Amino acid sequence: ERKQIAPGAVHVPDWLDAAHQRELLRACREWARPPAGLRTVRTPGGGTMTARQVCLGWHWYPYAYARTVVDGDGSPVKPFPDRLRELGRRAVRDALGEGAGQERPGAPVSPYDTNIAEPAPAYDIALINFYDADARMGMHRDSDEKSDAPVVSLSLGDTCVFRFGNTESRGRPYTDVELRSGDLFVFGGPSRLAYHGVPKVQPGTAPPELGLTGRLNITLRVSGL
Ligand code: MD5
Ligand code: FE
Repeated sequence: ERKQIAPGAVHVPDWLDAAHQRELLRACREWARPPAGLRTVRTPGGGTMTARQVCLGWHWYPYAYARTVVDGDGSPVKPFPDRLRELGRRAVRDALGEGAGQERPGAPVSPYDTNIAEPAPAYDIALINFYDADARMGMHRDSDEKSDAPVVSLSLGDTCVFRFGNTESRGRPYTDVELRSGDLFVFGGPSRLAYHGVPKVQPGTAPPELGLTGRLNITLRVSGL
C-alpha cells in the first residue's frame, strides 16, 4: 500500500516485516556503540536535541557534514554499509516507482549515448535518531545535503506523530501522519525541503516481539559531497 501525502512524499506502511525490523534494530544497536556511537546533539544556540543520534558515512553536526565526530569523541565516522545503499535504492523504487531516482533531473545526458541520463548518486549517509517517550523533534528543514535526492525514512518501535508541513514556514498548513514500526516514508521532489517534525511519540506502542522501548528512525540520504 502506498499513500501519497504530498507531491513526492509517499508513505508505505508496513514496508519492513517483523524479521527485517529485528535485523535492522540489531544493526542499529551495534552502530550505537562507541567509538563514534550514540551522542547527544547540541545546537549552536546552547540547546540540546532530545532525540539522540548515530551517523554512518558522514557525520552530521548542526548544520554541516564532516568525516569525524567533531562534536563528540573525535573518532572517524563509521562506514556507510553496502546493504543500506541497496535498501535506499529499493525504498525509492517501491515508494516512487520503477526508474524513479535513477536519473538526476536536469543532469546533462551522457555525451556517449544521447538518450541515457547520468545515474543518480548513491545513498551514502545514514542518520539514526533514538527517541525515548519524552523525545521530540521540532519543525525544521533538511537542507545540509548538496543533493536533491529523496530522503528515505524508516521507523522502528513506538508509533509517533510525524508532522509534514509546507516549504514556507514552520506553521500551518501541515498534515499529521502516524508512523509505525516497519513503515517507510520517502520525501523527494517538491517535498524534499518541506518543514517537518515529530511532535509526539506514543509510549508502549512498539510491537512487543521487537524488544524496543521508544522509537528509532533511520534516514538514508545522498550527501552530494
Ligand atoms: C524522524 N527525522 O522521524 C525524522 C524522519 C531528521 C528527521 O526529520 O532530520 O533526522 S525524516 C523526515 C524528513 C526528511 C526530509 C524531508 C522531509 C521529512 N519532509 O519533506 O517532510 O526522526
Ligand atoms: Fe528532518
